[in-house]
Amino acid sequence: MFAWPTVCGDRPAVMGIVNVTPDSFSDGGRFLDAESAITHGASLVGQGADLLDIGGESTRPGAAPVDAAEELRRVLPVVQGLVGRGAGGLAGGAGGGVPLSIDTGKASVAAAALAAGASIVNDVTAGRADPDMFGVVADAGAGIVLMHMQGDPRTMQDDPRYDDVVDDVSAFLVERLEAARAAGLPDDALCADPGIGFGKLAHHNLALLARLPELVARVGVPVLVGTSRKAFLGALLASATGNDVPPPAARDDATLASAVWALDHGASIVRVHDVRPVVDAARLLHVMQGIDAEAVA
Ligand code: PMM
Repeated sequence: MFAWPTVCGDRPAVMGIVNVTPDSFSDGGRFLDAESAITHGASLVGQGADLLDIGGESTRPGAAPVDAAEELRRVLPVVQGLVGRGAGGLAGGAGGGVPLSIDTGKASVAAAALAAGASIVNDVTAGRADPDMFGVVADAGAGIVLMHMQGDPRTMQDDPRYDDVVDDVSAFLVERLEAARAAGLPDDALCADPGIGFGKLAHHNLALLARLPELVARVGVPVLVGTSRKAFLGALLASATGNDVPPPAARDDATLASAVWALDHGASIVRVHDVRPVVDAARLLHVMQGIDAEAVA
């Protein structure tokens, strides 16, 4: 049985991203064949990733949906290959490897990946795209990430609006967590995510980060934050420096800063492309947070 506290209960966890897509905004096409995706995933584990997230459908703004057969063709060999290399064991369990997460909103894709050895479903639709999703996750004894998104990837950046973004996103997550519990998922299986960049303008993303402790307190389960290489970081850098907007691959330093911010403001897990610096920073942060300032003065 998967339990988030075994992954992120003692110290912050870093989730490494393995996108097996031709069109993800940050790394699309780089790891499209299974062998390079497996090698990349294994390298992220070597860099200290606590878990890996494998995705076969891009959720970039404007992305076209992919059918389940194509998504499975992309991700299943990667899950199988990583399990073959020792990943996929439940954290602390017999397998010993890092848990594998499957980034999908489709219950059939989730079921196949879980059967192949994944132990988490990262559902950016929070169980809304497929009515069978919660049942599949509950039956497998797996974990789930429930993410907030306003609209869908094709249209989400057109004109997102909120009364109070932190309040609205928190209320949505609380409602989806309740729906998951009602479908039989235990608390230890649940993780929530504000969905940075999903139907949000730059100031919405910044408000969610600035007021993260409020959201963390409201949802009452571990919170995952994904800022890695996202557009608002590029826009922020451009306005702060007066330079052009840096391309996604040149946003890793800003990603690191935002990941440290998120972890220091209550996030339990950060989802990133460039794993090693974030692992080092997360470990240092954890040490710093444990220091009694009076005792070392
Ligand atoms: N971001 C992306 C994809 N999946 N899942 C969660 N839970 N949270 C995120 O912020 C998130 C996600 C988009 O980034 P990518 O295309 O670089 O993977």
